[in-house]
Amino acid sequence: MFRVAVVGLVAAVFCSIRTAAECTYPDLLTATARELQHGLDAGCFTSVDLVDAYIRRTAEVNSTVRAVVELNSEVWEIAKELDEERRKGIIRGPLHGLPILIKENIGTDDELQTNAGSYALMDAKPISDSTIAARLRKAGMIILGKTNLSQWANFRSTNSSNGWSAWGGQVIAAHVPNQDPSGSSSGSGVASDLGLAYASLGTETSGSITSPSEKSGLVGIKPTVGLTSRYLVIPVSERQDTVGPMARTVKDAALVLSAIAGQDQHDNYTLASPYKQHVPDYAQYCKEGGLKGKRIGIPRNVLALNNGPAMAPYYAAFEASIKVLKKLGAVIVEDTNFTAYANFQNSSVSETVLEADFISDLANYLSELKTNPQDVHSLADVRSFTHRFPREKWPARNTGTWDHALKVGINNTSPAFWPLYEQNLHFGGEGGVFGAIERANLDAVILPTNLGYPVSAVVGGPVVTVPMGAYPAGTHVQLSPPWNLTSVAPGVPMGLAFMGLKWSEPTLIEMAYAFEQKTQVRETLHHYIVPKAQLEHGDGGAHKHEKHKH
Ligand SMILES: *[C@@H]1O[C@H](CO)[C@@H](O)[C@H](O)[C@H]1NC(C)=O
Ligand SMILES: *[C@@H]1O[C@H](CO)[C@@H](O)[C@H](O)[C@H]1NC(C)=O
Ligand SMILES: *[C@@H]1O[C@H](CO)[C@@H](O)[C@H](O)[C@H]1NC(C)=O
Ligand SMILES: *[C@@H]1O[C@H](CO)[C@@H](O)[C@H](O)[C@H]1NC(C)=O
Ligand SMILES: *[C@@H]1O[C@H](CO)[C@@H](O)[C@H](O)[C@H]1NC(C)=O
Ligand SMILES: *[C@@H]1O[C@H](CO)[C@@H](O)[C@H](O)[C@H]1NC(C)=O
Ligand SMILES: *[C@@H]1O[C@H](CO)[C@@H](O)[C@H](O)[C@H]1NC(C)=O
Ligand SMILES: CC(=O)N[C@H]1CO[C@H](CO)[C@@H](O)[C@@H]1O
Repeated sequence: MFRVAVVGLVAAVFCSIRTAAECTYPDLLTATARELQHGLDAGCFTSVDLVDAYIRRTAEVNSTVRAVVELNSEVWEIAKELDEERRKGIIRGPLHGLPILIKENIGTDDELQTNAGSYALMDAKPISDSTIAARLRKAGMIILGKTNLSQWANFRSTNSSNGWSAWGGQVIAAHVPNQDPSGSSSGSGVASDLGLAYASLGTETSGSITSPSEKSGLVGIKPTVGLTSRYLVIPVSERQDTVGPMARTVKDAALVLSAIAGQDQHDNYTLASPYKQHVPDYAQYCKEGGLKGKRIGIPRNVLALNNGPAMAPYYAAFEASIKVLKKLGAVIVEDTNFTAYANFQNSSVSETVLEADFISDLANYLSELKTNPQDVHSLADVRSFTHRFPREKWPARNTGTWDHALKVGINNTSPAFWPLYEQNLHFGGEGGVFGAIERANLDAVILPTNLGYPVSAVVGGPVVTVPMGAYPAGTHVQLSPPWNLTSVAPGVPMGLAFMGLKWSEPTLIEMAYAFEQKTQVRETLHHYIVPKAQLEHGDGGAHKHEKHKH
């Protein structure tokens, strides 16, 4: 439409309108919101083009990684409307027109399934969008589709595999062949890692954002329980569930967190949030010097109690990270031990608390469904459906977690529940992460991600994980039983977890950002599979995509 300007003055007048030749097309494997918005604003490409590119990328790799279970056929219409708004100068915010993939258990009022990967909830529709999905749409994000997960957010079986669901099959991560993606937000991890969308959402009860983020070399923010609404998200535990972003940079994760955080009358845990109408702009904490003067504790007893020969490369990367933190001005405080950790490690209380919550919270979720085709109303119903429906692969994948929950028979209204819950609060609080922080007046404690998240989980504390390295050449390969996915091998990413007090996300983000900017670990990670499709040069008109509409 605009000819290449040959006269300097003309170029200056039209400086905000780029010709195709002047456009840069960000690599979708690394693209940030800033880069994408730059190209969208300049008219180099549209949200329709982005949707098209991400879908072509998914088609290339999905038969291997099975990260995406479903795409929304309405995305073309949605993207077109957001492009139209942009043309009129209406920009809803920094995420306007960016495609995102969300974990399958986050409810949407569209054609997409919300079934936790189980046939028991096939076509069981929530009464509306979850609050989280509604907030994404309000921010101008395009919900491209949904990601596969460990079925029931890893709350069914004691001998299944991370990232397997009856409906979606087995997710495989992208750094070494047959890689265990961890879970339960397995597909969200792999999708964000491979640039199948701008970013993704996961949910965490204990480790389900942080651990798959670690294994896919991502930044994962597990928000304080109550910062993000769980309304119409298939639950495990009201005390521990939280929804958060999984992205390739700290800043991109922070942008998504600001879009989804906030109080919700439908989830009264969010009413404890200190933010009333005004959620922080978390991205503003991505600034230089974020580690200067920060007091960071090392709970050495956690490292000691998990030590073994196989941990050597993991611990070496952690020690190297501590050196970086010091160099960036952090004050490292040694031996800020979790005093109840040994007891926590050998206790089954935290599992019993989750089981009790699940019995109650699942029944509550089922009671609110708009449609319930399999007529399941309780954990007992879901269990018996699973036992009789062959595609649920029972008993090869057992229902051990449910069997135990029903045998113990405690739900969260039982008198027996409260002493157990109090014990849990001690493990994570005074005897865990909160006690360590308060006693030594810290900003955060750090641990290798896989060791850190369980203690924060039981008290609903926030965790931010950032890539800290990858297992080096020569690492002894470990397979996870009984399905033998590769859990440890040279090239598998490792993460560093920053853990704080409730609502301390701003401080955690500051520190994680400073660490990320200094180390740039993601640039050193290798994939064995990468989609090649990209934005096509000369994009910028939606016309050639008419064929995709349904
Ligand atoms: C891959 O993604 C598509 C969505 O385009 C989905 O329909 C399909 O079932 C997914 N899984 C596999 C294994 O291809
Ligand atoms: C939160 O809401 C539930 C129902 O959704 C109700 O049973 C519970 O009492 C409420 N708790 C508080 C602290 O308001
Ligand atoms: C913390 O744990 C480490 C490792 O087990 C131990 O050496 C140290 O003495 C402990 N410090 C305190 C203050 O308990
Ligand atoms: C758990 O560990 C603590 C501290 O080491 C010990 O006192 C307790 O007996 C252990 N409990 C079980 C069930 O092993
Ligand atoms: C919870 O347990 C009580 C008995 O303690 C029972 O009356 C109630 O139906 C149970 N609720 C659920 C959802 O199972
Ligand atoms: C899983 O456990 C069940 C018994 O609970 C067993 O029948 C099944 O063989 C186990 N699966 C695998 C792969 O070991
Ligand atoms: C996993 O490996 C073990 C040991 O080699 C083998 O016995 C088992 O059958 C394998 N499991 C699967 C599901 O292939
Ligand atoms: C919905 C979905 O993604 N289904 C896939 C489940 O996994 C099998 C292979 O294991 C695929 O064939 C399906 O397409």
